[in-house]
Amino acid sequence: MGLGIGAAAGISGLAVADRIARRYGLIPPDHSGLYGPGETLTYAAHRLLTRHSMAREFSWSAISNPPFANGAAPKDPAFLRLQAGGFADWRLQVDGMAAHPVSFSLGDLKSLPMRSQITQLQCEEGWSFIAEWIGVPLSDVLETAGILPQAKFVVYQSLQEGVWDSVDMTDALHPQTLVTYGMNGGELPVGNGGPLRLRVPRQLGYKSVKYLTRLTVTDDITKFGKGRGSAASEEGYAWYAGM
Ligand SMILES: Nc1nc2c(c(=O)[nH]1)N[C@H]1C(S)=C(S)[C@@H](COP(=O)(O)O)O[C@H]1N2
Ligand SMILES: [Mo]
Repeated sequence: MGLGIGAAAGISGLAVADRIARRYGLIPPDHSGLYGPGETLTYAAHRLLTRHSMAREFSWSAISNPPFANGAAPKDPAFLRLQAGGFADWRLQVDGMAAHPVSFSLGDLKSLPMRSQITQLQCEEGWSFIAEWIGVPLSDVLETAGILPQAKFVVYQSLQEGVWDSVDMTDALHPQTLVTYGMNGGELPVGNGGPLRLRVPRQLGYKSVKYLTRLTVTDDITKFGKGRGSAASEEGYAWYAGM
């Protein structure tokens, strides 16, 4: 196969990559448009070569101090109300292709097996920071909801209006993908997405959506928004932001 790709690359590499991507079902939701062929090439290559790779993990001494917070906490009345109540009423709803759709409180999530990792959050703008992220693997949350084998994507939404994204099942079930409620030994600060955030450490920072409220399991990503897989990709960012 390698020889075939190499020989054809000079003539029409993107077309060949596209054919291989199609054969393996590795077409990202933002495959159309000017950058579409490049997006398909990147996504298909990563999924064929590095499906099981791990994001680099660091030691405690590498943790950035203080942790970088890109944004201030949301000012939406709904968020402020939940915050005033100590986030006791925060819910993570899990629906879509799940045998038992569920709604988790933070307490429910904290009763599932806890995992932590020290990884770097890398913004597309160039800055980054390293933190310990504490939470429950997204795969455990999905398993509790009984996701169906036809599942292809997990769509996730923020309490912040219009902020949503999605990952394929490779990243959804990856052991480092965490539904995160803690940071650096304590609670997750609201500036960094507290009380709940999805941490996707193998991709750029914008895939790690803050103020997580809903997970929807689907086999048809075109039904969400404009069908390009995320709010960010509707604005021209890559849906697949693997590093
Ligand atoms: N809900 C929400 N999540 C978000 C964002 C945002 O504006 N709103 N910004 C993203 C971007 S572009 C980056 S780089 C990281 C920044 O993480 P930090 O605020 O913890 O520094 O959060 C991501 N998640
Ligand atoms: Mo970012």
